[in-house]
Amino acid sequence: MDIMRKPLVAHIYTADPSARVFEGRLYIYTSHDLDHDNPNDDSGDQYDMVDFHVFSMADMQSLPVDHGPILHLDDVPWATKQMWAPDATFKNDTYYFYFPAKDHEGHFRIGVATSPTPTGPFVAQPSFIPGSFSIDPCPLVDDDGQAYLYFGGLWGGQLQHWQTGTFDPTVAPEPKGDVPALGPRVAKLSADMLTFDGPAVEVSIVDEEGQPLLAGDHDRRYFEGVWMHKVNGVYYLSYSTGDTHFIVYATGDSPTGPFVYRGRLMNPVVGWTTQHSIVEFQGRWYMFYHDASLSGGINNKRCIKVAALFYTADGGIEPLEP
Ligand code: FUB
Repeated sequence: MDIMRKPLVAHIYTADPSARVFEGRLYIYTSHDLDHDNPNDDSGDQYDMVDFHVFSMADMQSLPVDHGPILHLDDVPWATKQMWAPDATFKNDTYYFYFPAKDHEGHFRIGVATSPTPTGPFVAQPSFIPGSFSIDPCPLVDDDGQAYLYFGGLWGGQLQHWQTGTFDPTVAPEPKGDVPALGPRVAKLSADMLTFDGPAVEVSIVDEEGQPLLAGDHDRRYFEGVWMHKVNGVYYLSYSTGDTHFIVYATGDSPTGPFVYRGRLMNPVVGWTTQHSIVEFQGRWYMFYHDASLSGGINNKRCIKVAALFYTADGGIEPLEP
């Protein structure tokens, strides 16, 4: 069966697919869009989600199996609403599931939950990761065993409110014009994967001349949905440009950057948000993403999809049409 570029899940709305391979099987950790009609706003109230699902695939010829909800808002003591884009990784014989949600002060934070199996259920830590903020966590366990967590998203994801180091709601929606754009954040993870080993720092994304991408450069600047993967020693940082709806990528030779902008991976899809993950499975590369085609274009009723991805001889990636 050809599953490329078709809804992979149709019995519920799914979004924000983070695909990982554990012991030869592919797992897709997703957020779960609910069938409600909250109005669209820049706080993201339309993305009013309360649990996460994991799906798995033995190969790329058949649709994923739904393993059901793996973590619910009711089971996370520090969280109150909006369980957004999650991700997972494996270390210390344990599966670690990272997820954002709003805390009791209305600030997005990042939590971690653990399980002995990739399908959970996952048990959340009682508090969010100290020093974490904003949304869209993506862990990387590097070849030397050091783990990192990338995160951050603008507007509803609140990254713009953390420019001074503490949450400041009076800071304007985002920097404008000819000043450096906000970048995602990265923090080293402690050996137990449950806390940051040092402060989160801003990731620098620069152009071919080494100049920071500017805030007014909406076609290329960072917005949300950071993903990190490594190929042949090169670190690939990919992300959504948000209000211009592209998925783009940059490369670097260190996990903390700087990263040089390389190009587009995908043009806009049906729906406002663009999200993705990139994974190698059974000798081929794939990009998982979402759009709103299953609901006829309703922004907060999305479905996950997959497409094959191809690298060029110079380490670039060929762009996809959705
Ligand atoms: O699904 C809720 C939010 O929308 C995610 O956290 C963002 O990346 C965007 O997809």
